[in-house]
Amino acid sequence: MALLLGVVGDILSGVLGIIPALTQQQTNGNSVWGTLPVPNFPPFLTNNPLPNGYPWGLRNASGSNPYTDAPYTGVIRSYDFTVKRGLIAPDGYQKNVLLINDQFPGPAIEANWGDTIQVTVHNQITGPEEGTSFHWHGLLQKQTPWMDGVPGVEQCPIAPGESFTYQFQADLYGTSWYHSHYSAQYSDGLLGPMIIHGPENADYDIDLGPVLLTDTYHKPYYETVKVVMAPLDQGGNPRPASDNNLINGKMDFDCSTVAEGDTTPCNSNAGISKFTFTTGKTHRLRLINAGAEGLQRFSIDGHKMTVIANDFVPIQPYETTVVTLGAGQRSDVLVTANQGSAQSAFWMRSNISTICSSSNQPNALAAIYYDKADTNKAPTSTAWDVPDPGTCANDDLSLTVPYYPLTPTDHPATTRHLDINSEVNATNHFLWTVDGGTFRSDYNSPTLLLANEGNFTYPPEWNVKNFGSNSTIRVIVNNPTSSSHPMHLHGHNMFILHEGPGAWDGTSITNPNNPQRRDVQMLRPGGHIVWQINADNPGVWPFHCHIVWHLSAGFYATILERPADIEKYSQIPMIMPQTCTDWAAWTKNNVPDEIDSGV
Ligand SMILES: *[C@@H]1O[C@H](CO)[C@@H](O)[C@H](O)[C@H]1NC(C)=O
Ligand SMILES: *[C@@H]1O[C@H](CO)[C@@H](O)[C@H](O)[C@H]1NC(C)=O
Ligand SMILES: *[C@@H]1O[C@H](CO)[C@@H](O)[C@H](O)[C@H]1NC(C)=O
Ligand SMILES: *[C@@H]1O[C@H](CO)[C@@H](O)[C@H](O)[C@H]1NC(C)=O
Ligand SMILES: *[C@@H]1O[C@H](CO)[C@@H](O)[C@H](O)[C@H]1NC(C)=O
Ligand SMILES: [Cu+2]
Repeated sequence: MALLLGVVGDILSGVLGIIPALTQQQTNGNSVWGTLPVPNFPPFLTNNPLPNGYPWGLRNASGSNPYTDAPYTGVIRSYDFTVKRGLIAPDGYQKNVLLINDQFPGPAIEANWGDTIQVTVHNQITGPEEGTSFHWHGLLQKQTPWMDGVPGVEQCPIAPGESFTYQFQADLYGTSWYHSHYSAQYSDGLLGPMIIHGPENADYDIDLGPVLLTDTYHKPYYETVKVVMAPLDQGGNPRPASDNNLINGKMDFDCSTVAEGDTTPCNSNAGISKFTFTTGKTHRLRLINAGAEGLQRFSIDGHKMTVIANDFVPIQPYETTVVTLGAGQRSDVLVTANQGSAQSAFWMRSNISTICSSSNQPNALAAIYYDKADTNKAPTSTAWDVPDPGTCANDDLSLTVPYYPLTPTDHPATTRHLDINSEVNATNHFLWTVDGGTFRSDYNSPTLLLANEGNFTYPPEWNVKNFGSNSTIRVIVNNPTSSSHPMHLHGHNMFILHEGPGAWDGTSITNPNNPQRRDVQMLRPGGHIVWQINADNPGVWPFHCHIVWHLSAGFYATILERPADIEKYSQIPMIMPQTCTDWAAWTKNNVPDEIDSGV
């Protein structure tokens, strides 16, 4: 409590955070997220052909199946990412980071539904050199599974000094993010928001864009991975605690709490993020948990929020005071600025659940100013009284109903368990398991390339689950561990048939005619989730916990979907060699320091 009353108390009393002592360049490099004026995003990018007024023609949120009716606009949105090390102080504590175009958080990728996104990544990480690889979270990558970005599974890493151009379709619409999928690199800054404009399922006036919620660790990611992967009798800790919590890359930190002898430059007044609301108008906020571990509970003092989408799935709008987001999850919310005069100001809060996560400073703050408020003054608003239920679950599944209804078959072609657990191996390393296996990537030999060559026999540490030609797949995941896990599947939106405490009863399905679909679902400690997919996307799809430290310790399986159809992709042999030849050349003279699972 003393800690919470430190800097947070000083911000609340208006002493710190509002008029920062550090420049934006010192805290966030070239990024301007969190500063005023806040960029407003348009309903769609206008340099597209506009049949019937919209880039996506007559398609709408209630009448168009997002999985089969995606438009193809032919428009290419190009981005150029240079990835380098940097030294910034997002919360005032100076940190060695990895930056995209010298920005933390990274730049927004923006496209219309059906556009083609093209991102050229230049790996200029030096001192020491490292591979990298980028994942476009939530996109389906239909017909392009080799662009999904998981090293050793879907491509070889991009070698130091080399470049690789990703190209894929914006096949779903809404809010997401991109991040490095190489070890725990993204927790050092290799992430940014991704906005794909599409049909609307609710009215609003102003799109305020991304609100990135990220726990942060003061040590570079590699140092934390070393602790996570150390034997338990040699200082190993599978659950490292984050040092702070950021909104759009910013928050203050109480420098008086740093360990004795730590001489890292630290300033207790780095400055917090600011947003503006236009009085009387309804704003869209795109909440993204882009953190490494923390389960975030987001709220805005005095304002209710209307949730209109979870992950890339528009839902029937519902009202709430708190939105809970596990790592990787997103919610789009609408907030109307009708809670006071034009001079009003309110706190935006995001609290990491201290019951479900490990954090030394869990509470993030940002300031929201109505249009005539003094932006040099701290808000004085009071928090909602919303105690943490401690279940580590998402909002009740019965509340979250997809706007475009789809009914999964009640007779899936195959049903199997992928239960999770943990183990301590013979050398005293703590590891996570999926279906009894713990994962380790072979960067030089992507599973997708072997599958394309008709080789479906892999080492056990690749943890591949072959689902053959089954047309529908149901998976039951029991979690006997005492930790919660945000479970992410690539290549699909999962129908979430059920979640809850204990084991599944084998029959109960929530909203069976139209269950929630999303790409990350919280799995409670001691609980279960049951998901189902239509096997319409041949590929090798990662199914893993999105907590980077759990993923480092092997919490990963590959879903091998329609192997016979993977053999038919004729483009793989042309695209793979670009990364694999360069990676092989680099690893001939350099040994990549793969101390964790690699992904
Ligand atoms: C949405 O699209 C469907 C299918 O094309 C159409 O029948 C329906 O009228 C459209 N709804 C609106 C509100 O435009
Ligand atoms: C966040 O923490 C603050 C300070 O402890 C508390 O007042 C507030 O209710 C919490 N909000 C949520 C959403 O948990
Ligand atoms: C235990 O796991 C660690 C981390 O993956 C690995 O380096 C080590 O070789 C394993 N020990 C044994 C005996 O398999
Ligand atoms: C398939 O790939 C694995 C992993 O590289 C290899 O060990 C195995 O020999 C290959 N099988 C065939 C038939 O080539
Ligand atoms: C269906 O999936 C199961 C694994 O759940 C697998 O054992 C079986 O071979 C698959 N069936 C077909 C026809 O591919
Ligand atoms: Cu986990």
